[in-house]
Amino acid sequence: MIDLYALTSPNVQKIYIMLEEVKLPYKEHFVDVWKGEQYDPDFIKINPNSKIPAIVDGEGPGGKPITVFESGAILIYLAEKAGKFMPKDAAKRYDVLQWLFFQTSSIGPMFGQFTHFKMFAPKDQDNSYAMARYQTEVKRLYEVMEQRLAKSAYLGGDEYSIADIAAFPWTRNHDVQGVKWQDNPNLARWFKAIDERPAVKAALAKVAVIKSNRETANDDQKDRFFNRGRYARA
Ligand SMILES: N[C@@H](CCC(=O)N[C@@H](CS)C(=O)NCC(=O)O)C(=O)O
Repeated sequence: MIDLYALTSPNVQKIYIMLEEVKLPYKEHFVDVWKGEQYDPDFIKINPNSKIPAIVDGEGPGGKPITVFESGAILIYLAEKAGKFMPKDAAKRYDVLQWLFFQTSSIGPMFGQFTHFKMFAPKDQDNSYAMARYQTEVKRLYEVMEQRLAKSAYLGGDEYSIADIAAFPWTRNHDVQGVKWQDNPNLARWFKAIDERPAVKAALAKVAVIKSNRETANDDQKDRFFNRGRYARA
């Protein structure tokens, strides 16, 4: 049995999708990051970086329990465990891995910063520089994906893989991110193909009913989440 430490965000959605795709049994444990639960000492033992997702697999390598954090590492772990969604051929595998790392090192952080400044930065400060920087970077990254998908059925190659599972949840808000599918026919085709997969539907249905403190977090809880105010490092 795999213990999944989760809530609702795109990085967590990736792991729900993967677990539903490979049909490994899992148990959810909600870590409400809007209440500061990522800083519970018991959770820090699982992820010293205090972030979700993380998994504990009771039947890891050699039959021993293993803990894995970082969504990219979790996707690779589950792909290797299930023997699915990562090619066996070395060249094809690196194609998948480079697009997986493109997601974890570019799409995730840049889209995340864009969302932060758009939705959560103090409204009484001038954020125009940050907004322009991250809007441009978000649009540039979508352009990279559109161009890749003009030449390739999926991000990682001819077949659906963990590279697509990683990127898909981050593109669900493309309208809010200022990107229209009508201007990006290859992204539109790719998104529809993934969105229609039964495992993806099952995963997103599970995520949709998870309750969190996101809408009700008080100012101190938001400061803690964003490491600002009394939580800022000098
Ligand atoms: N690079 C990490 C990012 C994980 C991450 O940022 N998780 C967010 C939710 S999407 C989180 O736990 N935030 C809590 C916090 O930053 O305190 C991954 O891909 O797993």
